[in-house]
Amino acid sequence: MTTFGKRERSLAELYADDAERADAVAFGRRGALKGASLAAMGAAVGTAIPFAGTMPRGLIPAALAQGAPAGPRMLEFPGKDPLILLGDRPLVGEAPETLLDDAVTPNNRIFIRNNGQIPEPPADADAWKVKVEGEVNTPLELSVSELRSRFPNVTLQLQMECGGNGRSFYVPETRGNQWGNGAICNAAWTGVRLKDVLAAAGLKPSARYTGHYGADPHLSGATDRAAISRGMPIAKAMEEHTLIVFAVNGGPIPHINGAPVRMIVPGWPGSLSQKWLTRIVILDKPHTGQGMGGTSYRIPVTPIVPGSNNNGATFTDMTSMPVRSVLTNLGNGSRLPAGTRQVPLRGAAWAGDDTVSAVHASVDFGATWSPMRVAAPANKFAWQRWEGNVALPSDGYFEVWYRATDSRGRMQPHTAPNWNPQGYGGNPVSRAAILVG
Ligand SMILES: Nc1nc2c(c(=O)[nH]1)N[C@H]1C(S)=C(S)[C@@H](COP(=O)(O)O)O[C@H]1N2
Ligand SMILES: [Mo]
Repeated sequence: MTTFGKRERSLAELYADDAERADAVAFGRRGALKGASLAAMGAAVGTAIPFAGTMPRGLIPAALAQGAPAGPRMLEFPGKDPLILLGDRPLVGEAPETLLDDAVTPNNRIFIRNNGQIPEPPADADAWKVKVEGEVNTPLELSVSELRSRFPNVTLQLQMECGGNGRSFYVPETRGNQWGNGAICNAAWTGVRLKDVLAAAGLKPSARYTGHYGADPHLSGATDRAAISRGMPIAKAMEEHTLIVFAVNGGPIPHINGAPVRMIVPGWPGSLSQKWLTRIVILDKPHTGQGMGGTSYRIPVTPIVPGSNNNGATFTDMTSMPVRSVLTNLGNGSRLPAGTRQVPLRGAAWAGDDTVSAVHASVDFGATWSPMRVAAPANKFAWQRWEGNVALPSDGYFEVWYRATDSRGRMQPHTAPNWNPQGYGGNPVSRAAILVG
């Protein structure tokens, strides 16, 4: 069967090279896997596909989606478990979903998203100063020890998620780091409420927006440009879960994650959570720093043609992040022993400013869905853990699809929605291939 052997290799390769063409070859005009196509697809994924009848065209099989058989490049960074390397200049790495299996994300599993260079660690962390100025009655300059001693200290589990999380799911591909679902962490952050600090400074009636600055140099080294400098409406700054933090998981913040002091603005794009924080400016109009305006952290109000050019002038700033889930006990491509019929699943789900009301899983390409048990969040803006199990009819190739629903009834959609040039808000149903036997 040399032709079959040839075809099997070519289909897997073709998916890596040109997924659309591969799909057309496999599914043909009728849109179902049959005969030689089914055999070729089975060979490409390595085994029989019991639910081939409901396998949709137009979706790259999860087993083939990561392209190179060697898998992604990993980042070995001191103090971190192996993260998936998305870029080294600036340094960007995401957590594989299986590293997100802890209810509270430990320091060694917090993802890394830098926009500029990594600043030098300070000689004396407690002496590091943060300025609060602009539309305030009393501009402040507070050291980390003053922040700690002058205001009530709070510890909260808070999600911190990059605005671009899920970007790799956009078709056509968008510019920027090609995140899977791993630009998320749910650590226990300790610090002070931004609103308490702003109350001490005294907001003027003209105080409507914030602008944030950090110590990291611009990637180019230019001293007149910020690596990133974003801001938000004053209402989000006054939200009682918006913090200035100086500790995580009971100890110092890892330097790469913004020590000695950073912001945590939970539920909104992570870019607001300024690391190596030096200054918060209160403004009477929206901030115009690096990462504001145009297509940066902005999404279309009315959908645009996928792949089209758009300067973002009519877009709106991203606020609450959309509902998303991760599967943390089984990685994509896991092999399970022959005869496995019950598969326990567990993971986490979150929904920006909202909560998660349900998580469902499917092993038959979405034809039927089983409800999972979803725990309450530890506090507002903490992610929610979920668990359950799914039943398999036989050995073979399956895809576990998992999908969360938020408290407003919105589900993860089947494809990344509302295409935009920089790929924000891509939260399609998540998928992990498993091979049984
Ligand atoms: N000073 C500074 N703050 C920053 C960034 C940065 O590059 N510099 N990146 C932002 C972005 S885009 C994200 S998603 C989060 C990532 O935080 P982490 O690296 O601790 O995971 O930090 C935000 N704060
Ligand atoms: Mo980000």
